[in-house]
Amino acid sequence: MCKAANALKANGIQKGDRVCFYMPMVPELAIGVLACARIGAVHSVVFAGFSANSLADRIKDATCKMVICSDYNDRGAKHIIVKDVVDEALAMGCDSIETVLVHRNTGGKISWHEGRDKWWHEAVDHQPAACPAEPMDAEDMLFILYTSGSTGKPKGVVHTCGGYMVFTCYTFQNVFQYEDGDIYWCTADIGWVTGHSYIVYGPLLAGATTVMFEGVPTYPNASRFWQVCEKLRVTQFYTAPTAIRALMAHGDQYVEGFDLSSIKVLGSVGEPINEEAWRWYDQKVGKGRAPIVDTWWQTETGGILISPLPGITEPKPCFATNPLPGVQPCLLDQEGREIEGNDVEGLLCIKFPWPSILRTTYGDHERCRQTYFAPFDNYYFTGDGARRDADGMYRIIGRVDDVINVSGHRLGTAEIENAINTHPQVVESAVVGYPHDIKGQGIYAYVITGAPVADDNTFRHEILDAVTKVIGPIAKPDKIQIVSGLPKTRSGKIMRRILRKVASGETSNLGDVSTLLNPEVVDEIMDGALND
Ligand code: 7RM
Repeated sequence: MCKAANALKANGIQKGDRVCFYMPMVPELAIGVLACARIGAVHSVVFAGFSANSLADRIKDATCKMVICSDYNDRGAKHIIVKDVVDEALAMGCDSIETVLVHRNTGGKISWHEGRDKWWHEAVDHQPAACPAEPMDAEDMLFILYTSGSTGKPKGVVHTCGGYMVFTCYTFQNVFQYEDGDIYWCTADIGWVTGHSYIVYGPLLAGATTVMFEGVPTYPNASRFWQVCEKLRVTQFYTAPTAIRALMAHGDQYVEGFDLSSIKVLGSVGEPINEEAWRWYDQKVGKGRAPIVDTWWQTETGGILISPLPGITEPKPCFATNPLPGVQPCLLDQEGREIEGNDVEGLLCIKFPWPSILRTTYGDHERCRQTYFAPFDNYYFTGDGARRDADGMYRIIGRVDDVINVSGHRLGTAEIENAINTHPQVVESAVVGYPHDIKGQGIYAYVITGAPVADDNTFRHEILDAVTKVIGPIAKPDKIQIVSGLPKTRSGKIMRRILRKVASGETSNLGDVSTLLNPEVVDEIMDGALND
């Protein structure tokens, strides 16, 4: 790591400079991120499933000086030329980039820009093995991580050195009850906040052994996770409900027969876990012996805020249960009044800051204020709705804004709409989430075209290609319904409530449609609904 830090310095990276990472789950990603922290450079990791377009937007927004990438990414059976995506992004006006450090992952031919591109091993291997840590203020920037919101453009969430490190370490130790000799494994990708906080920073600050896995849960088959758990004698296992549901759907034979007796704690994160998945995780993986910690938190919170503590909190399926010590959640009504008492539901807010609360959104402090602190005076607004049951325990219901959670990936419906609208035949579109058995939420797109499309199938494929190109394959709609109009209020606002209901298969009980400008379109939309 110190060699990598020296290599960054030798290539002109100084305290405060931004370095972008775009690579699969190889050790060099964690090493590179820590090398930045060592010299006070700010890392901005972009999930390698994002498109060249998304990568370029993020590089430009943070005016990064360097990109660190890999040559290729073997993901399951797929062979992705990562370096080509970087070249494509850099051709989109990323003028701030001076150097591209390329880590040789699989080997193989790649294109090369002399002067700009350098091999990681050539830059790093000969460096001195010591690099003094840069003195940092607790409030100096540690990293930027882009996350989707209700508007089109993802925000660069900023975390700082002191609070973030204190809180990820503290929450890691308490939520996972890590002990000497334990082997902790979080299956997330470092491209998301879970990987930052609970693969890299939290575990390593606590001196834990943390597993990094470069693969997918279903390759070569649906036993992959359990094979690894058995082989490494994993003691704490942390994954997302979407992975649990996908593996559950493959059948119990893939988990049965593995020795999972080393597992002491099971974690869940990223989206609400349904009861069936919770029970399967508890019984088939934990054999009823390993407490499940359903951890609620966000990119913006930096670390876990609401979670059971293993061995202390009485397990309750689907409940994130209680706030961690020092965290003060509350529920507000639409008018911003606090809802007191138990057995109630409302908008989840936090009353008092915690160490790893986001400090700003990069380059736009006002946007940070508007998004999180302006909705309700003196509260941090999470964007989630939650229920507090008779025992005072919290159950997260899900987003109340235009953010959807697809396979644990956070996406803004507006970003997907913008991507769809790049298709020349699209006049307008509206994207909503709908309940999906495996992904948690699926993506349902309503699309208005200028003229009737010649071939439905071709058109749908073109839409999928457009979304893949603008955002990445993770944002591809599951269903595309071509409509002649969208239900709008007299002020021209799309009534998403109706679109959500139709997408989720509800055809009666659409609520009041009398305020619509064009109520007739509702029948057409219902008739053409793509329900299984
Ligand atoms: C860690 C992460 C944040 C959003 C958040 C919620 C949802 C996360 C849970 C959950 C129910 C959970 N960061 N969410 N954890 N919903 N139960 N345990 O996922 O920024 O990518 O997403 O994810 O809606 O607002 S994130």
